[in-house]
Amino acid sequence: MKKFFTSCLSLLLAVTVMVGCSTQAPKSADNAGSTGGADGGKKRFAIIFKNTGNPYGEKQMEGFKNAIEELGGEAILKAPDQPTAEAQIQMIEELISQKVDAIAIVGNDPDALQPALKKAMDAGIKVLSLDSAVNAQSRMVHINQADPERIGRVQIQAVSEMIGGKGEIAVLSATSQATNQNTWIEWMKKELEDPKYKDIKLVKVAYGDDLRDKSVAETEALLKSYPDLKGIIAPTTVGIAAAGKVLTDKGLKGKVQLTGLGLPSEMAEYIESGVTPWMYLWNPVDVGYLAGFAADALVKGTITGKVGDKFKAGRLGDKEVIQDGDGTQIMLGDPFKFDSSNIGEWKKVY
Ligand code: RAM
Repeated sequence: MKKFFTSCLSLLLAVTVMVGCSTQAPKSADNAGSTGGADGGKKRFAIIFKNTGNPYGEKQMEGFKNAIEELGGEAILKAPDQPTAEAQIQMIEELISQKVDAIAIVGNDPDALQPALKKAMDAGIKVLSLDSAVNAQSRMVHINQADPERIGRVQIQAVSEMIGGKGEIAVLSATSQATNQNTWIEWMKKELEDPKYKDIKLVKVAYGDDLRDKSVAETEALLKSYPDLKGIIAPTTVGIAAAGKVLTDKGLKGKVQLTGLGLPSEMAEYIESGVTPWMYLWNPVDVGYLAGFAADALVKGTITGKVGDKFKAGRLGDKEVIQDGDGTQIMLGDPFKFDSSNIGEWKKVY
């Protein structure tokens, strides 16, 4: 935790400098500043996020770009309009034709991208996932933001405390295929099996698809279908911000508690107002930055993605590849808790 905090503080400085230089994260589907061709022999590293219009994704891509530029490479930042596997497959095919050196993917589906990503690896392109994993056969390594078990369990512990251990709760997730949210929800369900939560009932998992309007509509539908709802967990930065707005507009502060995973910059007003007593996240810039350094290490051959591989990840220091089910991963750190005591500082950082 201390290490995470220190790295975040150093980021405050870095972000201040970047904002001063008016670094802009991409807003459209394909505006990475890529020339689509080799730039003076520079290695080309692509990142594909879930979809456009998500400030969290923009921060992650910004971190990736920072790492690649620090390493002297060229970053290609991409995200489809809609969070679908099909749209990502098309982008992977394009990147294979462009003969990029590496593809870092935030998967919209754990399995559907496998043929395209295998084709990329067969063509000599180094493939890794970050944030939302693709299956072990589709990647060389995964960059994990934090331990999924801890992320999942802590959400239930939080909402239980907020509602006094009793009542109906619902989850407002991203897409139904998102590996990261689905893994966290599995851990939430495991945590709920503890008899101490016997008076809490999970009534529904709704999907806002990481689209603002759909997340608003799904929150409204939850409130309508479950008039006794006591708490909402939104393990998505898009979902939690949308739910925060709905609960605020409907004057439901204190009646329906909201927690989950949110961007401090977007959630500060709801934490300050008490709609969300507290929530969690990690540093999305760091997730992207770590993926950039891991991609470079794969391209240079410093690592191959096997357990025990070690490399230096710039300002994040030494990192090691560890086991992750039948695949491997590199872990960033711990989830961090944001509440009224620290949100004022963090909202300026990311
Ligand atoms: C959304 C995305 C992302 C997830 C965060 C918490 O921005 O779904 O993948 O990691 O929420």
